[in-house]
This record gives sequence, C-alpha cells and structure tokens, in this order.
Amino acid sequence: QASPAEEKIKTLDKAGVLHRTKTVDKGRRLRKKHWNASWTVLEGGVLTFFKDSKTSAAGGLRQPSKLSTPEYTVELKGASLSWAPKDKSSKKNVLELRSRDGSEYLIQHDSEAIVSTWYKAIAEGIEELSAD
Ligand code: I3S
Repeated sequence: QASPAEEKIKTLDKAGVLHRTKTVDKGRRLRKKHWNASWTVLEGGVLTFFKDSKTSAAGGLRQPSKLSTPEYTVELKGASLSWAPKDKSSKKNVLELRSRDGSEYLIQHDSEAIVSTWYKAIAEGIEELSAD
C-alpha cells in the first residue's frame, strides 16, 4: 500500500515539452549553454529530460518510444528550485533547478502559465520528498 506521501507525489506527475539546458555538472560549470526542446516527464519524484521533443501524445506520462533516450534524470529529493535570476538567461520564464549532486539546469517555456504549472509541481515534489 502506498503511503500518503507516495500518493501525493503521484498527483504531481506531469509531462510535456520544455526548453532546457544543463549549466553545471556536479559542481563544474559548463562552458556553453545548449538549449534543447525536450520531452520532459515528472514521475514519482523524478524529473526526466529526454533527448528530443518528438513524442506521441498517446504515450502520456510514459516514455513515448524506445528510440527516445533519457538524457538527464533529476531526483527531486534534496533538490532546489527557483526562478532564474536575469543574469542566467535573456529568455523569459526560466526556472533554475539544482540537484542534490550539485548539477544545475535551466528550464524554460514561452508560456508563463506552462512554466508556472511545472514550477508548482516540481516545488511541491521537492517539499513532499524532503518532509520525511
Ligand atoms: O549564457 P550565454 O552564453 O549568453 O547563452 C547563450 C548561448 O548559449 C547561445 O548560444 P551561442 O553562443 O551558440 O549563440 C544561445 O543561443 C543563447 O540562447 C544563450 O543565451 P540565453 O540568454 O538565451 O540563455
């Protein structure tokens, strides 16, 4: 039987296409940003960025195709999330996610509504996983 925390985490599950780039790899700042549109899945407190955005909506939360390989996975436990400061990117609606292992990602979408929904789900996931 799932615990209340596990049940709460499930309600936060989410998938969609976002722009993202990795800026720090385990404490080491990367020299260049490479923004990519990426199929992104939040499931069970883990955020997965797939290599590309080619997806079938029918795939739902699941990995849409065996050809689509996860590029980065971020465990929300011990992570932190904020709106990125202006000096991190000239783009609008940018989130900054720091993982427990010291990696950082920028996450962006031109729609503020879409980014806000992700912000909420990720922030609540972090909170839920840090409570115990
Ligand atoms: O931090 P930077 O260098 O201003 O980031 C920009 C670069 O990654 C740029 O790539 P090129 O150096 O190949 O042009 C990207 O095209 C820009 O999108 C990056 O800046 P923003 O402000 O969009 O994150």
